[in-house]
Amino acid sequence: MINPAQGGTQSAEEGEPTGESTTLMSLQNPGLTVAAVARRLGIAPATLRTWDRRYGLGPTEHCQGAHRRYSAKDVALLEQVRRLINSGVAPGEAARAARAAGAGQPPSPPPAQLAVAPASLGAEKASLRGLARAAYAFDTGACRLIITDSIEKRGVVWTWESLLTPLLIEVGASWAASGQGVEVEHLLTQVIESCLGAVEARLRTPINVRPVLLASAPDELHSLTLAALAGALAERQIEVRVLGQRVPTEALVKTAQRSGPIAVFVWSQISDTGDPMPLLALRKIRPAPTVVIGGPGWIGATPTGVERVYDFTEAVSRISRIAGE
Ligand code: B12
Repeated sequence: MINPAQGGTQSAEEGEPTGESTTLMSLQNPGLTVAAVARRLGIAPATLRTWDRRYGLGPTEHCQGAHRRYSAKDVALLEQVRRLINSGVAPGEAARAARAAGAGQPPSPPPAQLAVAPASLGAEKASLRGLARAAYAFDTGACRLIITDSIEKRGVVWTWESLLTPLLIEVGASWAASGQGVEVEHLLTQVIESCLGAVEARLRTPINVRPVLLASAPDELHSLTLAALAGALAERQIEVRVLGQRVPTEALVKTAQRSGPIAVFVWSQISDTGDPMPLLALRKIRPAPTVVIGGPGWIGATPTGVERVYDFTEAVSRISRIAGE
């Protein structure tokens, strides 16, 4: 990636003017070409030209006899505009807001602005589209804004079921079809966990005395649903302890013996990790916790003494009831 502050290097095929005047110019005040800026922002050069024409987002400095170049300040402004657009704000509004905020400031679409979207789409679809765009552009800042805004406005359950689950399923399907994009899964995992972790961190006075343990099955690398459950339960003032990915049954049993949980929830995403029989060891602990399992990975019949839940809302309400809501 070219760093505009350092000028960067561009090739002739990007439409660079060549010759002595260019060399001199690039030494004094390099700036970036349309092609270089478009690449940096992850948009088409034609889009950049349209933004220039329609919203006046072109290069601000003029160099006589040379192609116009974008300065570092121009690029900073454009990056803000792109972030706002990725968050679901219409381009004209994004240009106005970014100018008002001033280039170089952190992009800050106030929550209300995130709802600005083409009327036909509805705010929810626009958030989903904006989040997908931001994730594929590796724009963690915009992802965080959209997810946090959704949690604040609609809560964790809605955000998980209507925004994050559809996107994750789509991202997973796209990886399965092309073998590409696992990095987007990783990026989304980090952002989602941090946004949900913030909800959990706000819990001050839990209503449950005995904790709830959340763990993924042995060898199970998928654990995002645990973060989602932890966030949704924190909104209901229920404290949980998240053990995370690939928890060996022995370790889970030891933790349960020490912490005396009221319930233990175990997630399995893929069938390789979905044998529920070892979980019966948890039932021998005194006082015995309620053992709940969820996820598409669990195979075979659910043994007596273990409960299975099938969707997020069901999991949240079952655990809430056990924890005494
Ligand atoms: C994020 C992700 C990862 C991350 C996990 C990070 C983390 N800490 O969780 C990383 C990159 C590490 C990863 C790795 C792998 N992954 Co992966 N991953 C995903 C992705 C995109 C989301 C996982 C998730 O959180 N799912 C939960 C929700 C969002 O999805 P869901 O389970 O389908 O939801 C349905 C129900 O479960 C229910 N539901 C939703 N939420 C909740 C919550 C509760 C409590 C309940 C009860 C129900 C419920 O509603 C949905 C509709 O029915 C999925 C795509 C997908 N469809 O899940 C692939 C996916 C699960 N991964 C897959 C694979 C193959 C892998 C790998 C083996 C290969 C790889 N990609 O490198 C590895 C290793 C896995 C292992 N050994 O455990 C496949 C699994 C296929 C299969 N059925 O076996 C999937 C389905 C992608 C695909 N379409 O092929 N992955």
